Amino acid sequence: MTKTLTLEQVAEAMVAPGKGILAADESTGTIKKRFDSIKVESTPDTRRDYREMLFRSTEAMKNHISGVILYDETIRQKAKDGTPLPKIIEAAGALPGIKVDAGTKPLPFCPGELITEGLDGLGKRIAEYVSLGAKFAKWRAVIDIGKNMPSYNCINANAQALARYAALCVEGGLVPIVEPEVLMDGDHDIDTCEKVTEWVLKEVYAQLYYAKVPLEKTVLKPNMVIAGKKCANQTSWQDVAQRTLKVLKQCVPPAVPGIAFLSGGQSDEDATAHLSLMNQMGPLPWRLSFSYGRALQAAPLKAWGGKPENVAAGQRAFAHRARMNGTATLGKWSAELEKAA
Ligand code: 5MM
Repeated sequence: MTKTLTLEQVAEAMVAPGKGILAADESTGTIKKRFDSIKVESTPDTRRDYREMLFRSTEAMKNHISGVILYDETIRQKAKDGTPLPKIIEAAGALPGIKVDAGTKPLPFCPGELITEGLDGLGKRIAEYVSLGAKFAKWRAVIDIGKNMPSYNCINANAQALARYAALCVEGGLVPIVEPEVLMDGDHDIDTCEKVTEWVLKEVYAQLYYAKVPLEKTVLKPNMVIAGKKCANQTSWQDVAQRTLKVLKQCVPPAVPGIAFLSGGQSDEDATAHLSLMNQMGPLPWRLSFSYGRALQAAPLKAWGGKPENVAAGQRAFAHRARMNGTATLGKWSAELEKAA
């Protein structure tokens, strides 16, 4: 079914009503941290087993997952029975995607700030990923808030890299997920997050324009507008939803088919509640969905705990979070629904 889709159709399928994206593209270092938290050794086999458990969660995958972002190792891996992992994703009716950035490095003369690398040779890598079955790609830029941060240099350099990546993807046959993440790790208030997020998104869309990227073939993956985790003044679900929509309406052209949020360290329930509330605040010019890593995986990771006998429990936990977030894309999630389940 996916073979004949145009890039516009792929982008629309990624944000189809009731569905969203599973971000399972943790690099080797990040997945090790996740496995450390459940005291499981991170090896190619344990990583494969964990991800196979998720991709074979039939209920979640068929009904609520539109696509899966994979890491380079995973797109090349085979399940225990020899089936390539991307084929399992496709068999469930979802689209395989690939993280193509090469991670972050310190940005010279900007203490504490990061630049995402990976543009060199990207065109060639895109061609290989297309041959491995990828339909879309992801590149994450990281913007931190702190003393004298972010700098214009950091925002501009990262936005330019995102635009060059996006142009190469469209040229090479992949839908680019454009992910400029303003981190929620600090003690900044929600006003600061709002101002920085607006600045970042304005710059990203200016650079996408200069790079001539057709927005109809892209998906945006932004942070929500939210106070830093260490800020004493945490605001309501309503406030986060309203402010996020306000900024998105200022910055994201309606030509963009969909916005799939990252969860950024929010609790599972907060990430779902915010998405649902925003979808109740329509009509909106783009579809609003999810591309969650932690907010989809924390529960199944814990339920699995690295034990084969817990695979069914891990899949149930994943199906639950996928269903809650799928419901949120329709604006129909409620705390009661969460409890009832
Ligand atoms: C799943 O984590 C992704 C990969 O992170 P690293 O490259 O640091 O290993 C990450 O890019 C993720 O796709 C996004 O941050 C969204 O995940 P969250 O957990 O914020 O929803």
